[in-house]
Amino acid sequence: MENINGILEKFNFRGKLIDCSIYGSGHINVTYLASFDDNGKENKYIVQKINPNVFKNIEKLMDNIFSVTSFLRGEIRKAGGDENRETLHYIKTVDGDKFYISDDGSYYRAYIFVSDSVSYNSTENAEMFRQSGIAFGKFQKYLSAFPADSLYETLPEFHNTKHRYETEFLPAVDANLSGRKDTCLSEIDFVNNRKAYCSHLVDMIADGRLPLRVTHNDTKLNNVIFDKDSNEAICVIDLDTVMPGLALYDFGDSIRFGANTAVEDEKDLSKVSISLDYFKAYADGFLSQAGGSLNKDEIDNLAFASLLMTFECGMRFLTDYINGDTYFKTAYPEHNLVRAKNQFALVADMETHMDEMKAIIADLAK
Ligand code: ADP
Ligand code: GN1
Ligand code: MG
Repeated sequence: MENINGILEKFNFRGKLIDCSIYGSGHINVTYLASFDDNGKENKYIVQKINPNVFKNIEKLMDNIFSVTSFLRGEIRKAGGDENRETLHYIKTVDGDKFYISDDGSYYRAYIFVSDSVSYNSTENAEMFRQSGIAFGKFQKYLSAFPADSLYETLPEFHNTKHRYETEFLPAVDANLSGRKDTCLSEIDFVNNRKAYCSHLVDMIADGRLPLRVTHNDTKLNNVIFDKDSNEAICVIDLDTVMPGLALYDFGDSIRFGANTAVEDEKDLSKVSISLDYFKAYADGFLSQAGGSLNKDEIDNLAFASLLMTFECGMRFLTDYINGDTYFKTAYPEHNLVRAKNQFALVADMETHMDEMKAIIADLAK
């Protein structure tokens, strides 16, 4: 591990360092929680080493984040909210920069740890998930007037499932760089048998039926911070993928993660299923904020998008497994394959319950 104490000195933190350790369970960046003693008051900060394999232009990425968070602060203020708590607050370096580049060329950034907050890796009750729907719905609503053209596209084609299939999955299977192809033939078949799913939303964009909006694009439950006392959602975090996208991506990706009755890397697939109660709770929260601006095609595809985002994520995990684990952080060699199998089990269960999912949405949207 790099000398993190040396990195901490480069930021405008208040107080004397008490502790700094690895924090959270994101799959992309390396996250630390640092605590400082400021004359008896404890100040906590999050410090992140940004993943350079994933993000190619970190200057522009950080420009996006600073402009999005300052816009959000204005909207939160207008709505009478607490702008310091309801959006991320980044800390500049002692030189006034948005990030620090260490001697080995790594990029670091820092922000205030939202006080008295907690995040969850699985949904514990329907109300928790409804709260996360409110948070992501509000995020989209607040950003509806943000100038989308000013955003740099951090990860182009991020949720273009057709692109993921044709340009990433199929070539990975062909190249078989890790030599693992023979260990996942049935999962490869699972994807190929469903390739028709991949073009459904992209075709609707091309036909002008689904509008591009400013969306979060990585709406996992653990990308929302909750108040540890009231259990209300406070703030949406992990803004690296804020880009023009579909409301459907944000909705579907939340369902993929939070309405799964098992965690994303559960090996016992009999535990994996879609919780219709959680699905309904999230939809209720999300639509209470963003519903008014969605068109009929968007509403009609919320259930399908949940299946599609699960399918796409499973395909991405499988692609990474076949490539030899170059993108997602893994804890053991089969981790990406376990995640892919889990996502595909959830896809299969959603296929069985698609009519019920559509009926829930139709009922809420009445
Ligand atoms: P990654 O891109 O790797 O997912 P995140 O930005 O989501 O990184 O951060 C990882 C975890 O750290 C989050 O899931 C959350 O638990 C915690 N975290 C990040 N930022 C904050 C913050 N400002 N306040 C409190 N917790 C945070
Ligand atoms: C990654 O960074 P994190 O852990 O919030 C990934 C998402 C995937 C998710 C799967 C930038 O999210 O797209 O859906 O893992 N983020 C990026 O758990 O690729
Ligand atoms: Mg995250």
